[in-house]
Amino acid sequence: MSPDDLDPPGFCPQGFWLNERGLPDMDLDAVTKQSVLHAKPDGLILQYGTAGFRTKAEHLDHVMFRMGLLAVLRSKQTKSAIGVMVTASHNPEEDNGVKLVDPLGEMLAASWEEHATCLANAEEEHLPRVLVDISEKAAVDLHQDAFVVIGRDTRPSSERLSQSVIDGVTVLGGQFHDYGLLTTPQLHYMVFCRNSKGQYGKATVEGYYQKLSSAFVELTKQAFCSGDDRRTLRVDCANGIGALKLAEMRHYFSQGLSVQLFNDGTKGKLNHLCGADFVKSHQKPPQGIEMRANERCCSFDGDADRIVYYYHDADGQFHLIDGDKIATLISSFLKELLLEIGDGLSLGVVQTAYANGSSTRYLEEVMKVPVYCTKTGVKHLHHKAQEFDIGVYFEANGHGTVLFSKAAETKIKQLAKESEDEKRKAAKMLESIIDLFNQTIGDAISDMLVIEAILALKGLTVQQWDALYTDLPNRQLKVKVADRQVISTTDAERQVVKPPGLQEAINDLVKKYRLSRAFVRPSGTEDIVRVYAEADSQENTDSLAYEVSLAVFQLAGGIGERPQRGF
Ligand code: NG1
Ligand code: ZN
Repeated sequence: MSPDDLDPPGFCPQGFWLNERGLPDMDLDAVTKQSVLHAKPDGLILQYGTAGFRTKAEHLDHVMFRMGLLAVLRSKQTKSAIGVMVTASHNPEEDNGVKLVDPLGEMLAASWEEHATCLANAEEEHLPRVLVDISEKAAVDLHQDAFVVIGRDTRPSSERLSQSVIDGVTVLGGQFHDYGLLTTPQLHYMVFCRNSKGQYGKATVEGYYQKLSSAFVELTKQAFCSGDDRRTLRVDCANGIGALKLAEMRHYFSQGLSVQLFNDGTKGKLNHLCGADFVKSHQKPPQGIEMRANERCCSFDGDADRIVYYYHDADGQFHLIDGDKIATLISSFLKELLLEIGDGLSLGVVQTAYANGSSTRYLEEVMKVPVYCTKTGVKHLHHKAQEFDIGVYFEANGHGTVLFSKAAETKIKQLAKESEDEKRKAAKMLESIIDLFNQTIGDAISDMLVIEAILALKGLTVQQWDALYTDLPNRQLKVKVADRQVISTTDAERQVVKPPGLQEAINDLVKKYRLSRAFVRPSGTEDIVRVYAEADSQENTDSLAYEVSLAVFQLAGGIGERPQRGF
């Protein structure tokens, strides 16, 4: 068919979408044919949630194919490389998921989350129409080339599912680079590297290792020349991708830090009785790690974007150091350096409602740092953190990073060159820290290196770090309900708006305890409602959490077994 034979822009009988030159841009016939091979199960409705789509892997083939299609459109619209990550993070091994990564390595824009949901749920026969609708609504320039970068975690289903993403990309004529196995933050890094034309770093795994390791080595130069003996760290890798990547990377920074890997995937199941989510939610050590008294350990989650630390004291008591305490350590170090350079750069900390009340109090009252609370999900924290010269954000579960504004980076670089002695030293440290933090998303490997550097430089033991403040006892529970969307919230998810009566019930329960707080919200990654409670003792916290769970069960359509007392 020559261009002369083609109709004006619009659908042509062959099913092509024609541009104004009469050339086909989206071969909708081919899409329809391919889509049959990635058929949507009848009646399945999925939502692009806190971190993309997540459910049992066997239900995701069509979603993967369609996210390949969507990534092409997003790439054309933004004239940039777009990322697709196949992972379900801390969820069980049988689950999987997919999320798109925007040009600067950040989470997909909210308006495109809606397009993603529409596309994923479209019935087979409506798929071409929905693609055209999205292209029109988002003013996608279909003449543009598209480039998609793809990564996946170690789940058995991930390889096949990422092939379905590739099928989606290629059927719409997109180019792609399949990185294969990557941690989620590595994929975010690759996207930003490509779109910054290499300014952020080299878009290879090697480039990532080199960038982070040289920043770590530079930052810790002074600490390690004095023969420090606390430079061994035990890492629980959740039987996930973190193990592979850390094993590849560790020789790059081995002079400064020796990491011992546990739950490296050679035996155990992904995230099963191990990993950051298990440790944080059960408040106990993972299986499969050998702990020695007062030696610090950390856990990654299944895709290595979260990290929590912990240790056993001499009495065998377990101490968890979660995202809140990580944020506190990092902010106090940054604040000291900012005082040294004395340049009036603003520092802010962003948390969610899950942050322990003690951490918020410590940051505001002792450290005098402004603290903000956003809705759960890194995209909310990330956006808020961008409002500061230096924005520290962490979820209590250990997902977080630090963002430096362009202006702050320029200022720091200038001071590192021009100023004198102490000021220059502080500026140089900040310069290395900018490189060491993943500026796109929370990154367990990068955070681990930052923490290890700070502990070494400050000569802090894990106990001293832990002693910054004492966590209020807290408890998280899950309640099964028929439809979790019956719950809607406001005030950064701290107050329930619907169903009626639930917030009043929570208020009455909270009043019964001292130093208490509780809230509920529908999970964006699991089909459950999450309950959070905090109070003056673990016993009271557990009672409060149980009572609130019961209120949710009764007022929000609980299904299955009623919540039980005792954990
Ligand atoms: P949901 O399932 O929406 O609570 C969980 C975490 C989030 C975030 C996402 C993405 C908690 C309470 N929630 O979201 O913070 O990390 O997973 O992985 O930890
Ligand atoms: Zn994760």
